[in-house]
Amino acid sequence: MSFPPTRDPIEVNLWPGRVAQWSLSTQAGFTQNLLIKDADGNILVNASDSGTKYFAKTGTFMGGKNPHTVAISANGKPSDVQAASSAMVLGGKATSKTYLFASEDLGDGDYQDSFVTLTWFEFHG
Ligand SMILES: [Ca+2]
Repeated sequence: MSFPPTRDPIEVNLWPGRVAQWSLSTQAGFTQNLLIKDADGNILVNASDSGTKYFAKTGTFMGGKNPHTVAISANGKPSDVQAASSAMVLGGKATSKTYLFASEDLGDGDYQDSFVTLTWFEFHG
């Protein structure tokens, strides 16, 4: 499922207490920032980078209270963001779900200034 470009922050529902992994890639002159919070305002990810760097930053966190918000900005200004999501389902139960976010910070329409993946898993370990 994909969505047209929108201004972030974008709301996503994660599984509370389940591990989520994330990555940030940049192809941008401006400094990109990825900020992910839970509904209580807890900051789960706050990562910045610039230049052409694939998997510039990666990490994990535990999902908190829904809805979570994902915000991508460049030099402190909110970017336009395309989003898509896909779930793996087995026997009617999701085993993982992945969101993709691609941001545009200036208007040239390449939508790769930031590229973010966010996956969470029903099971871990
Ligand atoms: Ca761009």
